[in-house]
Amino acid sequence: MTEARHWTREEAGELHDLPLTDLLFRAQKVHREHQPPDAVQLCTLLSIKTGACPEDCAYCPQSARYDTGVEAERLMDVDDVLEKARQAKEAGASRFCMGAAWRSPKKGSEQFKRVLQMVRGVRELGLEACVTLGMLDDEQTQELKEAGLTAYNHNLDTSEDFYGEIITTRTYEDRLQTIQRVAEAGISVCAGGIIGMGEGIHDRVGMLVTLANLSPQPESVPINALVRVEGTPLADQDPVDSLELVRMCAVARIVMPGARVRLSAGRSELNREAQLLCFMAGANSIFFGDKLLTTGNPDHQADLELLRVAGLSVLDPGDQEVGSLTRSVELPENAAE
Ligand code: SAM
Ligand code: DTB
Ligand code: SF4
Repeated sequence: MTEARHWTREEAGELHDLPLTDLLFRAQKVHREHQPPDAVQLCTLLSIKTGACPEDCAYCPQSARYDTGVEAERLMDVDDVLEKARQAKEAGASRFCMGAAWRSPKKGSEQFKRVLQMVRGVRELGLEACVTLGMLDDEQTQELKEAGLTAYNHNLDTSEDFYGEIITTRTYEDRLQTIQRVAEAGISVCAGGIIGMGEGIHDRVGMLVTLANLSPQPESVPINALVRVEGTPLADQDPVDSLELVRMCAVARIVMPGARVRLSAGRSELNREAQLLCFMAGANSIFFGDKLLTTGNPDHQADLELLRVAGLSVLDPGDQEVGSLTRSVELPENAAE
């Protein structure tokens, strides 16, 4: 395990503002010291409970407060979820991440028990299982651990200073507490955030520093570019400059050398070259599948083709070990055809 050091905002800010080629060089050095240089993890997302969320996250198409056209759906059946997981594995994914539009799961509810069954089922398929269900209490965290959950996704989203501009229905401290609980229960933490919400560079850097100073550091760090959804308060934000995403991946890689840096939402807006720069900057995981939760993602054949032309390999879907990256998924000769 990588020994973590303490990072200050100033140090990370200096890294962020380096000339891009210098920043990329620094990030590549760290990447090659701490990660297999050419392997990318494919993680497939599924929205198991969609829409009608009571929270007011300004970016989110699933909040009940905004008219985004997302139809509310009840929690899916276990069998349907496991069928999707099987398909994801077949396509090459090694992690299956299930998202629910909840503030938190209801205590002792039938729904939460159903999620536990989904986790068990996904693990039995030989996939890493991740869920993102909102805030957890100790008992729920323990039950997820016992069901075999690999990782829990709970994003900080932005810096503590900017957080209040984006979400008012829960605090930054609430977020940190759930993350702490998950880590103490021995579940891997997946925590990251979003750029393009009107935050400053100091907010982006502040978020990365907060993540880097967590103990332990997160096992995976999703870097999302805002998907601007009509009806949300952030629908009219300017699009994210792809090189800013590259900088975020690079700083995340340098300050969290042992983490999987996941190039997350917003890839549909990136060309192949921008994605490759993100991989060079240290991103080594993507969401894989034609849909994120409610919005689009690149076609999975196009992603396999991108990895193939770049000479990158995929994490073996049969390998349950977090952190062990092996070259074994066959990439099609020309997957785009
Ligand atoms: N309700 C749970 C929660 O908020 O923790 C889990 C689901 S929530 C959709 C998971 C994450 O998706 C959010 O924390 C946010 O970082 C990301 N997300 C949601 N909408 C997004 C958007 N429009 N663009 C980019 N990322 C988004
Ligand atoms: C994360 O950081 N990004 C994913 C996953 N964790 C759950 C979700 C992105 C959602 C984008 C908007 C949507 O599709 O609804
Ligand atoms: Fe609800 Fe999560 Fe969307 Fe916030 S990000 S509105 S908590 S689904």
